[in-house]
Amino acid sequence: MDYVVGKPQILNQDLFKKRVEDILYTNQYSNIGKYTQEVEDVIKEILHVNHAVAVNNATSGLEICLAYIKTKVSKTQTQVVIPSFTFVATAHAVIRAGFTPVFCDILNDFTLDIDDLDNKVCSKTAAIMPVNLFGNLNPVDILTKYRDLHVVYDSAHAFNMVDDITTRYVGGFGNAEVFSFHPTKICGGMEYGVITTNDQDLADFARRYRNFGFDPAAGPHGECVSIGMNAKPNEIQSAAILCQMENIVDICEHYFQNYLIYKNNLPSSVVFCEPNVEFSNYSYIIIRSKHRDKLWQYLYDNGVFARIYFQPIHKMKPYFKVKESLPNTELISSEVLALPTGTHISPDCILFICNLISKFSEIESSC
Ligand code: T4K
Repeated sequence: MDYVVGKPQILNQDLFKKRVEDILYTNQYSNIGKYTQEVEDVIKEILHVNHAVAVNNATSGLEICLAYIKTKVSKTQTQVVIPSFTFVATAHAVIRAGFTPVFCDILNDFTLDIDDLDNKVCSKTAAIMPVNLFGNLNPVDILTKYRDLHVVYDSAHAFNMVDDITTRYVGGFGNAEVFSFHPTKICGGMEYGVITTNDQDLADFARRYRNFGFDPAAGPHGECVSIGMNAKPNEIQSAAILCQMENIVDICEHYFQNYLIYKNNLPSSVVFCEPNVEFSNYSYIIIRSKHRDKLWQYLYDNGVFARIYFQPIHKMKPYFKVKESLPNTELISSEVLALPTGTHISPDCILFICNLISKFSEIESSC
């Protein structure tokens, strides 16, 4: 199928191949070589943040940040508040770091519902993990309101975005933020994640934790000073991300143009979910429809593989024992559909998809 959500495309493949040849020639395949260091430097510069720590994927990045928080809270602070409407990796990271997820409801822009957050935060809360989903941002109010709590942002979808109120790049908020560069993400490569933070202590911890707990400053034989994991990216992954970073302006412009064509051509029978900030990355095109499942099937039968992002986590097998009432989460997840976008999607593809959705709406209204 050509019309899919998130087909990856590394731009400037000639340069990428040259870098792969260089990696083969130098035999530095992993363990934070020059391409990984270069990615970290470039991301620090793009996002205006003090530290960037590259990891093998965002799930590991979230786990590492929460493992750090674990060292800073009391034994009775066992809970992390997250939305249920997110990719399941968000909740898995909470469990893997030794916390219990507490699910919070969301608003129509997919951000945390502050009223419900007030109900969920208690003396057991160690941290809040808002998810900046689909190119929308959670309000910075969370940081002022809960200034005694740790806040780690799952910014897997939020690379190269600016907060309207502070006009600061996403990447420097809370204790840390974690970005995904999975192949299906904006500027994606071959599995990748980056932790960004202005906290030196957290950055040092993350550098050790991604490398089995070895202290990078301990000399050629290293010294294992804590528990850790192997979350290092390899050099080929880093070379791919470097190529994407060098093309970031073109990539983001392509996503923006796709968004405009959808916005101008989708029928009013579906709700077009506009980003809640001026400088979004437009990395996802999200619509809502009361007839979502039928619409998905109609698109699929016509060669378009839209995605149902996301199923609510509190209804999933590993989590469904958690009895939560999250009415808006449940409503939204029954209506939401992600349409194809990305650098592989042309204006003609989008017009074709919009026409299909219009036709579907006509068929539905005549029934
Ligand atoms: N937090 C949030 C909010 C997230 O959305 C995610 C990941 C994370 C945390 C964790 O980030 P990472 O640890 O992954 O860095 C995808 C991704 O696996 C996942 O990264 C992503 N979110 C999630 C939303 O979507 P699938 O199952 O939808 O992907 P898949 O394999 O069906 O691919 C989508 C389409 O792209 C397919 O139609 C085929 C095409 N494709 C995909 C890949 C991987 C290709 O053409 N080539 C490829 O290499 O999960």
